[in-house]
Amino acid sequence: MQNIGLYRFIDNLKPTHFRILLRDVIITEDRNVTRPYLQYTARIKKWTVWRTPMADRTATVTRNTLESQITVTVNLDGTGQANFATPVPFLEHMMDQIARHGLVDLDVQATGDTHIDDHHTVEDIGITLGMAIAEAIGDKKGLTRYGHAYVPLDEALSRVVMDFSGRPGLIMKADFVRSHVGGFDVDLTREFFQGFVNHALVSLHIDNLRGSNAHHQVETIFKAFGRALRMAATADERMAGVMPSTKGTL
Ligand SMILES: [Mn+2]
Repeated sequence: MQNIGLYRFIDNLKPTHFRILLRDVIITEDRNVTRPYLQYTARIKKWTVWRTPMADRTATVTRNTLESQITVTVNLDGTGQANFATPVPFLEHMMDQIARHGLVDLDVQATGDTHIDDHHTVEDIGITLGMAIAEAIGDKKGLTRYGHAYVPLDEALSRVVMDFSGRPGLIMKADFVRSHVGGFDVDLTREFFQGFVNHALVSLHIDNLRGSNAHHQVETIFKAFGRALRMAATADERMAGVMPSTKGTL
């Protein structure tokens, strides 16, 4: 456990918020794994804020093949900071949406055989992101598990629904009005998410409901994905310490 110091709001806490666990130590009912918890030491009359190691929901995964060399670092409890060095600028613009709207910190370093086309590199970034999120999400105890979002961008509207089910599955319906956005082949949107679900072990339903601009269509999908990820990956305080499945495992 790591002592992360005292919080200003501590003065407002009432003893009735806590239960006695030890003779001189009182700990909150809040077992939310992604949040600090409070500890009162009667002997010195001080509240201390502790964070359990489970609260660290970060991961770094490197995946190197003959087709691509990729390192992804993710922090599920981030602030939306993104840092990219890849040969696919449009994908960077899209992953920026995941970070910003998912409130995850995302660092993606990639090289690949883009002299052929972007296919391997885009798919492999999706795979590596999936691996990193699977590692960062941990044992899923106390997890909201399900997430969904509708996101519009002018005339375009997309819906993304996800479930940290432990099983890979992608259902994607999107009729893009153009084959390319700039130099980006829009078919690779599916390849990215297929790679992601195969390794994040999530069920993912993606629907572009309408749109007449392919850039907007793809962008609403990535933004809705970020929002759905944020909801699904958030801890549910009422489910603290509980596996969100009647199977007892996910
Ligand atoms: Mn855009």
